[in-house]
Amino acid sequence: MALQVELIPTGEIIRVVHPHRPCKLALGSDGVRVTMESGLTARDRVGVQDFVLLENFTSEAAFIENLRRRFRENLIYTYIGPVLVSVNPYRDLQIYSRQHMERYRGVSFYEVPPHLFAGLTPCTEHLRTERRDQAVMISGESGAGKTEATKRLLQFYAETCPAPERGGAVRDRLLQSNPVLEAFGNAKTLRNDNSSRFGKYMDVQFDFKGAPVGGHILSYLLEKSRVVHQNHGERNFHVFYQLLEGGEEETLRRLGLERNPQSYLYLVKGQCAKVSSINDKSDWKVVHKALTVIDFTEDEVEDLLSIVASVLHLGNIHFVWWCSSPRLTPRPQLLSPLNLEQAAYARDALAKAVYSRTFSWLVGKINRSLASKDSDSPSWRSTTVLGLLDIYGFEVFQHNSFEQFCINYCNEKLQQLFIELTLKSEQEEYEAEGIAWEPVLYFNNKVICDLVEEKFKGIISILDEECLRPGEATDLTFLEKLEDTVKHHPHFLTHKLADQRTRKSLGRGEFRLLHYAGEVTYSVTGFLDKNNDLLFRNLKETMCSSKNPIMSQCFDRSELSDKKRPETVATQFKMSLLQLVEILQSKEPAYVRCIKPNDAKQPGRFDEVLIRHQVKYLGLMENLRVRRAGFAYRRKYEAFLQRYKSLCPETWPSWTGRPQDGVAVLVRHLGYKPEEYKMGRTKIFIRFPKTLFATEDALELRRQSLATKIQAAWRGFH
Ligand code: AD9
Ligand code: MG
Repeated sequence: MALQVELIPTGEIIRVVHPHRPCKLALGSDGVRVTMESGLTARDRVGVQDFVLLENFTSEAAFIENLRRRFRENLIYTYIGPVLVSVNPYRDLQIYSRQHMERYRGVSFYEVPPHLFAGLTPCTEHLRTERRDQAVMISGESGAGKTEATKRLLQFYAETCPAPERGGAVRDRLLQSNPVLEAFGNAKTLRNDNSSRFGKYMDVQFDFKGAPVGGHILSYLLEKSRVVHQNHGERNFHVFYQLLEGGEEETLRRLGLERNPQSYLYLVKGQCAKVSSINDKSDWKVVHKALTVIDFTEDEVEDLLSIVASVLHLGNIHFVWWCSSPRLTPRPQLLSPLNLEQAAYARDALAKAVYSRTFSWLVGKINRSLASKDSDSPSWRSTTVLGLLDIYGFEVFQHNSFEQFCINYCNEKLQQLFIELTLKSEQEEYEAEGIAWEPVLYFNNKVICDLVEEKFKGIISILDEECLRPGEATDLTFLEKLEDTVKHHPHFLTHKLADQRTRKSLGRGEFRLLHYAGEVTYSVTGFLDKNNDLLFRNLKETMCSSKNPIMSQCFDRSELSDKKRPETVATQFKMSLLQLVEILQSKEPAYVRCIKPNDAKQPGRFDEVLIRHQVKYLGLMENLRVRRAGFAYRRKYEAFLQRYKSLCPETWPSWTGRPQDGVAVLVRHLGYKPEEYKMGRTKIFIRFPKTLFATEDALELRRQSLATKIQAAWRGFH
């Protein structure tokens, strides 16, 4: 067995780490002692490191208790087979150091305690040895730790990979793209001080040696409504505050900006410009420096900052009298009057369009900087790809709107993919090993995905149809049409369709979806507007003639002459998700399921109700059931023999025949009953955890007796 030995700083205790039984070897003056930490077995104290080893694997309470034990011991990672479950510790556990990276690099993930790096090491191993593209899907609710996990993984890959022959800068660019995207795409919300308000899928390309040579980012649906409005206790995107706090005097003067965020209406709505956990000034330094790493010239930085400033200025425009907007008529052009509300609406639409298009431009710019410069070289041709998906988690607020509808639809799609892929890979493994597959009952959420995305009958189609009737359709006619079309769907409800009991909790302008993760009630107010996402033509024309080079790329004149109606926001999102699912399906998947332990963002607090809810909607019990469909544990013959061979005189100290035959001899010697295990082509499958634990205990006993012998020998030696 590969024992991990580490010297604890006192210099006298050596900690021996193995997957199931942490114990100590103490080198005292009286000899060597092997002790279990405290009187408890490791399993009692720290739980099992893989949920498949839970005796009562169908019990949610046992699942939560295992999480709790581990969390109490600062063990934030636990497996469900190959899936890594992570609980946000809200404190720096010092577990991502260079030393940790070295420890987990290239180690097979069952040999070491669960860790973000260990669980995902097979990715890089796969990349190098099997040349299969991989995708790490990181999911969980807002504040659960997705973005932190993505960043730590990227750092891990960047720091442990071999140095590339050329273009070493790619590594820096990959890392530096993060602070820039976070400045423009993240914001303080009630849930998370650094909440990602866009979805991100990043591909990192490796050459044949495993060195990063390029990258590409796909971004999904930035929450642009935040530019003009923030809820109480929330902020606009970080970059605004960073520029005001950290920008040089001269820069602010040139941009006509005042340092105080209170001067800008777009920054005062949430009434929390200052956040204790955020240092905008130092963050700005990091972002500014990062921009140069990702190939921004001084002029481009200046152009970008003028856009940020212009959005703030735009927000301060007040209207005191009628404004007008040209009507879409042949010449001579007619002007329609706009009232104050309409004028403010047009101003906000422009601010949102300017900001969100700039964000897309920024992603494009980063992609150009990350693109492999050696596209003709042999190293490019032999690249393999590692994808990292960090996308917004399932969201339920008091008030849920179009944004939550899109985000939750996205989570439905990813959950469907997750269930499909985990089931598929289980089945494939059984087939490959020649073991009969025992079907598992599970909830397939395809029915909800269909409800949202089906052609003609799905919610998005109906919404788009209403968007085609300007002047006639309203949010409420959309709701009525929905009621008519999907009234019998078991996952859909409105006030009209509800019975007496549920009607009370549903407003007249609302519909409720029974998502796989729970019920969410959506208010239809603003659905049509947000889906249409229209900008007055004269505003578009103005932007097309902007002298700012970034703006003129964001607003292209061809858009003005294009007679074709642009795709609606929901349809664009749907298409981009379908494309994402295709990308993910084409890769070897790895999963990190993140859990948020409490809403107060505090270390050490384990809020059981909150956690139980997440365990449910992340589908973890379902996942465990699939994994435990037949067998709790499986292991390659070589690894199994290596670990337990000392328990059988015929296999100890070495077995010279086929590992499979060695394992057969070993388990016969251990008294395994036929119903307890199956021998596959390359692996042994063990049905119950208790069989494995009995074997582990036997191993432990043997170690103890060995230690006693060493102790006696030591005494004799002195
Ligand atoms: V959102 O859907 O973008 O709103 P995330 O991305 O899931 O959300 P994030 O990674 O931003 O959450 O984590 C929230 C905060 O928790 C971080 O800012 C850290 O302060 C804290 N955190 C998360 N993971 C860890 C960790 N592994 N170790 C220590 C962590 N702190
Ligand atoms: Mg995030």
